[in-house]
Amino acid sequence: MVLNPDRNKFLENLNNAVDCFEDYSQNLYNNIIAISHNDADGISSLQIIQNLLHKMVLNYDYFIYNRSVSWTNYLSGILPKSHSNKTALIFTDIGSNLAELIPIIKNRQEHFYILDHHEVDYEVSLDDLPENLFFVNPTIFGFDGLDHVSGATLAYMFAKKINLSIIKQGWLAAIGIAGDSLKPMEKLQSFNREVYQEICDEELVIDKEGLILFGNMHDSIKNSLKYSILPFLNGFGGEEDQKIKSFLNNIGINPNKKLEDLDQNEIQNILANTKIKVGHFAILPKKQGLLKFTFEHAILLNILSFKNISAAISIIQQKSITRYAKEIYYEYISALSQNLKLLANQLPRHETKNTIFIDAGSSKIPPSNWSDTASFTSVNDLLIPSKMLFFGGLEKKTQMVKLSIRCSREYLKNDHKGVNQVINNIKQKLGGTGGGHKLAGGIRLSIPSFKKLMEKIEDFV
Ligand SMILES: [Mn+2]
Repeated sequence: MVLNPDRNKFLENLNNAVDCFEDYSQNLYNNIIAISHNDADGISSLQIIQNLLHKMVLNYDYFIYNRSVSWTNYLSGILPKSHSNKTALIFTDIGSNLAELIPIIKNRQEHFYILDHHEVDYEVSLDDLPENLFFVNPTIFGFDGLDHVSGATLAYMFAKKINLSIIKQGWLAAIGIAGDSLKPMEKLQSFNREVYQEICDEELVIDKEGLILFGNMHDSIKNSLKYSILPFLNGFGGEEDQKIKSFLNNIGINPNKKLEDLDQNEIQNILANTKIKVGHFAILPKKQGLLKFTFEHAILLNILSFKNISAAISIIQQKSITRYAKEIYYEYISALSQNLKLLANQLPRHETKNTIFIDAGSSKIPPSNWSDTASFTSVNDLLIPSKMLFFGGLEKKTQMVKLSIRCSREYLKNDHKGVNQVINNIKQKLGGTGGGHKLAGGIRLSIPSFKKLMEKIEDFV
């Protein structure tokens, strides 16, 4: 179903939440609890809200939710024993699991503000929501939660309506956009585009044009070819230094020259000899090194969110990267480029009309990397976009089969079921645990269930 975005209705919905929050925070609330998602977009959103609450001189606590437990369990550890409408909760980049949340919210007196851009798992009628819930989600008005509006874009729009000086924090929105959209900046649409334009005009972010080698924009051209994860360059990605150096030397380019220092001739030369494209990327002028580049900054936050959440929250406020974070970053992108190289060239696969299964179970790729490898395979179009990808295999530790499932937007256009529907289908017929949204998700299955799935996989998609 493709809806035409209804901008006015959405803005009316946003303004209503803004007005209520402004009024109540002056004469009712004495404490705010902010809850956000554990990724770059979530952490950027949280920073924006924290800045707003600080400016409003409101007391607040914050929490990061990684979805490893149910909302019921998670919130029971956060919500005070005694109910009070003097406390308000703000959820950013998370909280659209309304089927689970509404029963909890109904039984509480606190006010809940949910500012999210993930798709809702529930038929929402805004008029039937509990009175203490202010639900702002542009996807229910037909906006696309990835291309049109990130979580941080939405948090920025909300906060700026309350306090105009939040504009100065707009660079945070650029990190959220980069982390969620995984696209060069000229591809941004709708609110993402408008907010990006505004923060560029304010010179909080500088828009530049150049070779797009996301994952390694801050480094030498040699390393950029080797570690670029968007695009992943088959033939350079994860290859030996010597191979890349001799390619660059042959076309008259110093392999150690910084990507950002290449001149027009050198850029033309690379364009003529590779499939690399030119595009727009965003620079944070107040930051240094890797952190100056929004895409790399966002990837770093995504990695740290899993490994060490307090390091993620601290680094977004820093000007330059710590040695610890830099090491983790390189470990991550070198493993990812190796994994993409393996996947593109070597792993066993099984194709049907609409699906492709790639077996990672007996490969060198550890199960903890399967999900990211599948995501970057899919965004890089490394596989046929007209098929749904099932990537994974036997996880030795649990003796369960773990699958990361991905599909492209093009795949969905042909009236195919989305990933979340396929997962629900599998769960109903074969059991297992998991979930996701229309383009990405994952499931864990027993070995016999997995065998049944493989026999009749076309029936499930
Ligand atoms: Mn997000």
